[in-house]
Amino acid sequence: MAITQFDSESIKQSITGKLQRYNGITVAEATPQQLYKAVASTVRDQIMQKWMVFRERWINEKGKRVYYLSVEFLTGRALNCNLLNLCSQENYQKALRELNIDLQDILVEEPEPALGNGGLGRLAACFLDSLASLSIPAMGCTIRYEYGLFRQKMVDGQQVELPDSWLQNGNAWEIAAVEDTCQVQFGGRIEEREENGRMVFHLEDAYTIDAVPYDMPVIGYDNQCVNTLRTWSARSRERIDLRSFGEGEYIKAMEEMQMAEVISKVLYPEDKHYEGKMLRLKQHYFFTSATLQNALKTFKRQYGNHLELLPDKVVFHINDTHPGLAIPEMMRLLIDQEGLDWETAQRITYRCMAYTNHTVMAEALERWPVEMMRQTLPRIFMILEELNRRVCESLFQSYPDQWDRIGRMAIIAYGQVHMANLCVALSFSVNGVSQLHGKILTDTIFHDYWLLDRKKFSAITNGITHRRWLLESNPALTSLIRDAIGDGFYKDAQQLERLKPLAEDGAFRDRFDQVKRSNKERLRKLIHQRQNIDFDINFIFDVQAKRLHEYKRQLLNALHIQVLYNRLVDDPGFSMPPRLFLFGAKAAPGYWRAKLIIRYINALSTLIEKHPRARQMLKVVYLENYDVSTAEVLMPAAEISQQLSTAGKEASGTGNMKFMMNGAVTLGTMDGANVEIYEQVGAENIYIFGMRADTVESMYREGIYNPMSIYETNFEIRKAMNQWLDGTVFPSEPLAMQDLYHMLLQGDHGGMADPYFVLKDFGSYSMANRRIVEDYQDRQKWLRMAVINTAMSGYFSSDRTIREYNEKIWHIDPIL
Ligand code: 26W
Repeated sequence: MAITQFDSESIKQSITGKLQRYNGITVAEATPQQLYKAVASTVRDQIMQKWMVFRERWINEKGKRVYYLSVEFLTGRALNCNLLNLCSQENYQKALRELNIDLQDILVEEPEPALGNGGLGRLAACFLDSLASLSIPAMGCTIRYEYGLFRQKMVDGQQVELPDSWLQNGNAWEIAAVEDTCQVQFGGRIEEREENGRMVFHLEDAYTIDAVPYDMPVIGYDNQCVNTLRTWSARSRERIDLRSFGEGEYIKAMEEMQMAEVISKVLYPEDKHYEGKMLRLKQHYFFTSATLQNALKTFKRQYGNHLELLPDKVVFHINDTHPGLAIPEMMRLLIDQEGLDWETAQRITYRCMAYTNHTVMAEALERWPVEMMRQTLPRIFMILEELNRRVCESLFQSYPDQWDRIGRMAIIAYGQVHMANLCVALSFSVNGVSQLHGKILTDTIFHDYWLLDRKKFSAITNGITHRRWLLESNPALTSLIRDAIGDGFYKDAQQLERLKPLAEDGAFRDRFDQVKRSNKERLRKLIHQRQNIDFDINFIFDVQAKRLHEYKRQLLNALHIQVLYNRLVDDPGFSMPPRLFLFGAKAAPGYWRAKLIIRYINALSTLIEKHPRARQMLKVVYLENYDVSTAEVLMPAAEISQQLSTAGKEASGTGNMKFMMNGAVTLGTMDGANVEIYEQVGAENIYIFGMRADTVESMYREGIYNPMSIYETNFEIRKAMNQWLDGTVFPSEPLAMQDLYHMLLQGDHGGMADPYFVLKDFGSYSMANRRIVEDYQDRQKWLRMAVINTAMSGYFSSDRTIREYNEKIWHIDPIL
């Protein structure tokens, strides 16, 4: 029975009723997990009707919809976010209190869907929240991974990966839309036949897999919109293939079933480093094909065969190249299934596809071996070949005889399918995720395409949903801000700017400080409870939280900590304001150098603890299993936000925005969206260090960088690095750090030494750190900066980002 009222009485009734019907127990008997499920399914009941009505309105009003295709959606827990967006937090709190239950105890029972690695997936989740809150019809489409990103455990200072079986106790939010099940085919061979004077292509002996969609609601903030996150699950078709069972091939039939279902088994834990694994290719095609088939079916139900209307009614957003096979798949559907001619199909396809690039790192650019593509997706490969032929033909018109150039721009070249070129050539829009990143795209990897069609390219700076990252995760700050400027910023984050004058108000600053302290205390409790580590909240909370990558330079941070340690140990006269360095980062399981950096950080932590004087001013804590829920407690407690990527390497960064919004001051390079943060807060409210992107670029080009000379001239660096090898850092295994030592000074496998300029930027980083601790001691000055950071963070709401996407790319009328 759907509940239409949101009052606490009906909430209570629903919860008790559910426990009675499904578990046969009373509220008093229920475990927190059972309570969570009863509460979540009560919320779900409440929105079912709204969900249906919004979908119907989209159909009836013949509106346009964006399908946001992404191999990752890192949503985090949904219950609290849903309550917030339904404006029902208070009613639920009250209802539960009357049942003697603390809502906070229930929220933590929700298993966190970790269907993403990092920035790309979290951005997709923030976008869905903003799309719904702006009433823009949208469907997020991805894979229903049975296992999300691994859980990280520290064993003897080293990362160990554990499986994340988030669906073990069921998923209270999803609904199987079995009626939309469709088939996806792999392998086989193509038969060409002439039918009615037209060449047709049949796929024979292919292996067919069922794609079953599970839908989760995405609720807009205080409006009528409920969008959908659709996750596709792979199921074997021949569940009960009587023939093979009859022939006694029971075990073989079961094996095949498993092979089919492996497609949606697990999320690949590498972000950045791309590897041409066949299973990954299958994953990408699987959810892309299912999404497009389904979108086309929905379209035809509304508009019949008027396929020329398709670009007015749907847009497919390709979130990085992973769903790029949407392009040949749409061609396949339009030609093979709908009977359109090639030119018409290509024109329609082009006008439906928009692509966002999220990285320029060469090793992350997706390229598939031609043979793998041909074998796995023979018809798709045929289409890619023809697309490539036509693209190259037209490139030849623009760049006659420039074969090198055409080779770099081709979809297929040197035995590989180049996914970024496919997406650039055949989408109507290509965008980068910060101003700097957009510029680098059109200056470098997409320069040749940009010369041919400049209008196609844009840069739209990323954003974060301020509902999750401020209203939900930082209730104390939210209520302080509400008291000061009213609650207009709930819906319009730009209004946070009205806080700016309050930076000059001493009483306000004190309250701001109190809020920060309470959030530091909340984090202390969490870490104490989870890792049995304790610390003093009077330390400066200095945080670097993001995936572990060489280009993000956790190593720079760690090396600097070791230098501080040496200063404390060597000079009894040296002292500093007590500082806690917090790290949160998972490393890809096969990225052994990243894992070594984790060991190094943990070893530093141990080293410092052993020194009675050093540990009074210095502490290092490695947060285990950094995930969305941890971030929600971490960001509000941070005072310094470390954003250290080598300039030009971090496309945007979004953690930087979350820290800023919660009043942390950035210590960072001029990279990605740090540049825009700098522009928002001004030079006095941020600590910028290091080489600029253009300098980095010329250092690479000229090949003159010699880190050895820095090692030789900088005593502090030399001493720290020597301690890596002399048993100071790793007493039991002095050789462990040899790899990092050589990487920084010699380079490996013919690669350059210190390719991310850790030593080059060290001096400037160290100076910025001196300024930061000096300023921190001027309490009022520091608080002023913190307030300004929150006040100027409204620009980074993903509502602004989504508005820009809609104005520049999608052109969708909201359904209000
Ligand atoms: C195929 C392996 C692979 C997997 C993931 C290659 C590349 C990726 C992503 C594109 C990596 C990623 O998450 N990029 C991040 O995207 C964020 C959202 O735009 C940006 O804020 C980050 O700077 C960028 O690193």
